Amino acid sequence: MKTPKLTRREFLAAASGTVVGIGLPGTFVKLSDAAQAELAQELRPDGRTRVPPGQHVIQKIADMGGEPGTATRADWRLTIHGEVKRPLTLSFPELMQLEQIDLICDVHCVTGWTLLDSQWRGVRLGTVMEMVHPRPTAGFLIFEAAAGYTTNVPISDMSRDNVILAHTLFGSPLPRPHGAPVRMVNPDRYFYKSAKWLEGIKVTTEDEPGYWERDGFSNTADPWQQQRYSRYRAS
Ligand SMILES: Nc1nc2c(c(=O)[nH]1)N[C@H]1C(S)=C(S)[C@@H](COP(=O)(O)O)O[C@H]1N2
Ligand SMILES: [Mo]
Repeated sequence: MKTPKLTRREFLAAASGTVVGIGLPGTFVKLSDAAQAELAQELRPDGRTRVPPGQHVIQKIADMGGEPGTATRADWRLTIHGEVKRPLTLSFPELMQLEQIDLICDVHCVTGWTLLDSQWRGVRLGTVMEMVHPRPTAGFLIFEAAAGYTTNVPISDMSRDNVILAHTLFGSPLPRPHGAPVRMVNPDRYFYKSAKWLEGIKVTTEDEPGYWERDGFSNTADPWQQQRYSRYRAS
């Protein structure tokens, strides 16, 4: 999953907190070991460590790539379909008419980086899911993104208040590399569960492992349980 390959010199530079280009678009800045150790001791209100085990904190959002969509705010549509009583297609202006949420959260990539205090604005997943009336048979949500990327979560994620459809990042329209016009943000699972360039949400009875999940990454992706690879941990 695009684990950056650092040369030894770059790795040492990264470990001491300098800016390092790693051949990905964007810049990767890792904190010093001392700063990491201090942050790792912070606790969340629920008592879990702020930085999940095996993660290191970076200072700027990494652009992890993926095949972008071409939709603009003008022609973007989100289709919610499958095991629902009222299938729905939303335009961008319709999304903006729903209740807007500002979310400050930490995000955790399975390759090991964590970005603290990322700032998003958007609409709670629960808000759009309540509009479609899932059938009693509904068990899973399959997020459908541009270029065939998919990722899956249990439908119970719709009642997590920190799961949003985001259109704004740090006060500006979401940049294309980060999923414009609209992406998912689901901060309590590894970030591959947060589909960029979102086009659809399919509600299903049976689970459908997504792009990375079929490739051996965890289906459940809990960073505090280090659920990274399904072959290491049944999930
Ligand atoms: N459509 C789509 N969404 C995606 C991906 C992708 O390749 N395509 N990569 C995932 C992974 S592995 C991560 S870590 C995050 C990266 O988001 P960022 O590029 O905004 O940091 O997007 C996730 N969502
Ligand atoms: Mo990732």
